[in-house]
Amino acid sequence: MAKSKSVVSSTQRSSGVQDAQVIGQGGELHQVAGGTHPPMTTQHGVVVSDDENSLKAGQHGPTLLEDHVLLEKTQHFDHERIPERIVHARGYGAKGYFELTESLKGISKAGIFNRVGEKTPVFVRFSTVAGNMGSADLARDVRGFAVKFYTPEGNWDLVGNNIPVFFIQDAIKFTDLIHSVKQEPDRGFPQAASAHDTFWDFVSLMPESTHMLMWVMSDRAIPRSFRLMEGFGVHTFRLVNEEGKSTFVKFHWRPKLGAASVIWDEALKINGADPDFHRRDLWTAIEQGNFPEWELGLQLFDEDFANKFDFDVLDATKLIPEEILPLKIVGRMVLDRNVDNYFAETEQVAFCTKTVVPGIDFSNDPLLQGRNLSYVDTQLSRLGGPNYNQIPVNAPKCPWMNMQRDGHMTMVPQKGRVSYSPSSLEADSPRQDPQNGFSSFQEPMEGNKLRIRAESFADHFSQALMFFNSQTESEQAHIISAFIFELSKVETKAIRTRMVGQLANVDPSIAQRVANGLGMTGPIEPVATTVAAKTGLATSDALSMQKKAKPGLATKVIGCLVADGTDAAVVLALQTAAAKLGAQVKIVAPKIGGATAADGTALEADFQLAGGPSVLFDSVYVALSADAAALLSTEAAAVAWVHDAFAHLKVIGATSESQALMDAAGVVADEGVLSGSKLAPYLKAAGNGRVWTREPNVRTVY
Ligand code: HDE
Repeated sequence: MAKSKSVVSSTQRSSGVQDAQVIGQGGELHQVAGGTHPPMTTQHGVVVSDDENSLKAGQHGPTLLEDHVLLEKTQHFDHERIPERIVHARGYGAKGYFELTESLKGISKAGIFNRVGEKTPVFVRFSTVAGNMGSADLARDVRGFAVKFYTPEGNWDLVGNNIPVFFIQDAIKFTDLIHSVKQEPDRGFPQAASAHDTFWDFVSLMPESTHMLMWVMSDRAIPRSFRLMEGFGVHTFRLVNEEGKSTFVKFHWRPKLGAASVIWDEALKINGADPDFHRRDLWTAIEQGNFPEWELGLQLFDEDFANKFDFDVLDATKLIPEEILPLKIVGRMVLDRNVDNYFAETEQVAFCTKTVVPGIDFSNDPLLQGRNLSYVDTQLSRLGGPNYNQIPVNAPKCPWMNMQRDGHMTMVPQKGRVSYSPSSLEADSPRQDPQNGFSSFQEPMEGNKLRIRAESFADHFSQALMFFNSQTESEQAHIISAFIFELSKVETKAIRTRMVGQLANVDPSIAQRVANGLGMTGPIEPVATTVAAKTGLATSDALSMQKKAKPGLATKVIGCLVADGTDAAVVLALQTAAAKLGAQVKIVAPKIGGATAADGTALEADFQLAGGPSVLFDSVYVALSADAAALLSTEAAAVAWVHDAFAHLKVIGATSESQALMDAAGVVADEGVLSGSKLAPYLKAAGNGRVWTREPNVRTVY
């Protein structure tokens, strides 16, 4: 076989366009452009001479078993997958730091809460719960918000969610909850969806889930971005000071840019247009230097304060309204680095609620207590053994040493003869340290062993009603619509009826609105309950995303539709003005090669029309010439682009020449349609977010 002179050693690997390599017809490797690369090796460090051809007996002979390069490569590949997480399988991670801004001296002895200004490295993983690893990002679901703090006193994991309450009160019901929401076991579907019989069968029989149902039917369950989510530790934890005194604490993450969500029809379409919408958004923001940032807020209280409530602070289906107990902001978290390798870090990171440091302790929340077992247990099968904490993403960044030895995949050789205690043989073997070591809060305990739910856990409806009443009109309408959507997918009529009966326990008018949307006739029978909803609870503005929304265009994305004949000056002005406000403009054109502007300049495109639907953008601008607008009025993708933006309550800017397409898309003038206007009013309106008042004009509000 003739070898070309340009053949390079196959010990070199390609990286990027500049060093592209091409395989020739004879299996030889040609280097297209130059570059310096380290030699490729096997896992044993032996340099590979040929990574393109397996070892054969003669030109057409069988492949030889002694080809250890082929065998190693294939065997490694065969074992590339590990069991995905049972819940929260779909997730995305990033790195950054936590900086303490206010000391908690006297409240917690944890170093991370005492050294103001210190930056503690963190690893954060956001996730959905129900879907498998390859599911789409915009499922209606609670999002995981798990933070690993690598403190000098050891790791602390705050494994929270983006919703402050949970479905169940006792860990023993978690398996049932998850089995009900995951794919139904006989048929293996639906994927990443709660809209099916088994979920609604279970929750309609579990009145304690009602408060959480209000949250997951709200827009909180379809966030615009991981960056724009609040986070919550959910349970009541304890902080413990030097004297061993404990203070109850609830943890809150507050996004600096405010919280924001998409709307349901948009979520459905984003899942098709870009199933990786959330991970792409996080990755891109960090790559661009738009580092996501959250404040850490604490609700601190003592037993006396806790005892004043009718509900139990150990019940994870309840929250303490901020109006009653305001947040004390003690620090900020910034995510400023993407992972280097998705599998090594995001997939192998192992969080656990029991990973705490001195100064932070558990409460007796029966859900939290159950979690403390589950997380370690699941890592044993997921990561293959007891040494998963030696994987770099899980290992503490402070020294660690103990008497634990051996086991599957031991990576760190702990030195010495002594692997037991007490011992006398080595002067430097590790010893317990009662002064600085972790010691549990000395909570007095007594009582009989009982399988029991405390009576203080019995009110399932009051806070569900408080949450609903705290929402704006359009937020309430979205909750109603979500119940209607989900229950309309439930095939068993009795389940729909029972769920509506449960909602009647929250408020008959909520139940009636859902019943109307389901086309249910006849009186609604509330499901029997022992504790009725308290109707007099004060509402909490802090529970509404719309009431707290922060205006501004920072990190928002504007989609700009162009075509041949577009006025290039309009596009440039939009790009310049948007950039000044921290937003970016993505150009969408009928062809990915771009368009030729009226003055002959080339307009580069970021998206081809069919691949860049308006659901991917926060706001849109239609920058067409009259001819192009007329032409695109018969192009379904263009009509849908504008129509969807309108139906998704987005602010729409347009040149007056674009009117034909606006008409074809059924756009009706309102405060969010700025056709033919100057850019400044358009950008101001876009910064204010969605046009909620438009909703009744574009869909039925039940
Ligand atoms: Fe989890 N949960 N959970 N959970 N959870 C897991 O641990 C579990 C609960 C949460 O990004 C698993 O490593 C039980 C509440 C997050 O890796 C598993 C109970 C909250 C993540 C597990 C709960 C959470 C998990 C699966 C009820 C909000 C993803 C893989 C007693 C406060 C962490 C794993 C990541 C993951 C068990 C309830 C949050 C099976 C038994 C409440 C954010 O161990």
